[in-house]
Amino acid sequence: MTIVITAFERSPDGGKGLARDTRVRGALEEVGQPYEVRLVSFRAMKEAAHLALHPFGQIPTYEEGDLALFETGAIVFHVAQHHAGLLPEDAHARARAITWMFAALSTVEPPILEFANARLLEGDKPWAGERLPLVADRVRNRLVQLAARLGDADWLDGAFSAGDLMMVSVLLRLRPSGILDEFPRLAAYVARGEARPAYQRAFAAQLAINSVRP
Ligand code: GTB
Repeated sequence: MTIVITAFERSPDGGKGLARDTRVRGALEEVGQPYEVRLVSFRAMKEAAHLALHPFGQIPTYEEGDLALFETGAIVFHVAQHHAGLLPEDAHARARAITWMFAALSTVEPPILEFANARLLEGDKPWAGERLPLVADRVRNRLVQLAARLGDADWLDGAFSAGDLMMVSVLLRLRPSGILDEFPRLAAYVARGEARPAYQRAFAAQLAINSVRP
């Protein structure tokens, strides 16, 4: 059955991996599943046809036969559950890898998004100068904890898993700020994630779509 995902017709970052379809593309590449991409404009994302797939009018979505999913956590989990390569066979190791997916989305991503929004959307507010350092420190607190747990391991819990895929994707959002470079172990962890052939293919496919338009 053909898998179809949605992505930005024109990604704000020019297709440099920051939009969330990258993590879905990465998961599909990791497990060797071909997929098609339907591009949507910002206007089309808020229209009825897309809202039927995604109640919040966002990308990415995932369609496979009569199954339609939204939320990258659910999509990557679905892909990882149905195809070998992103979750360990051992039940406990599998549960821990899933825990890291949740940790990425529920514990690490929220302060990073708050920080990104503070920089990009609130930078011109009169209170931005006072708020931004507070928000940045909340991110740093999480990164200190994450770096301590990672230690000098390559991945969070044994072999690369959907937990790492999600965590790398979440951390990537920090790169433009420079904060990631304050944590060399995490910067190296993200670089390892980016160096994976599956990630490279996902990135190239997203960039190609955005490069063909002026
Ligand atoms: N929790 C959802 C998930 O994980 O699937 C979040 C989905 C989401 O935020 N989608 C964004 C979206 O559709 C695109 S990825 N936004 C449009 C809208 O809400 O109207 C967020 C994103 C977009 C672009 C950049 N960038 O260019 O730097 C970074 C992140």
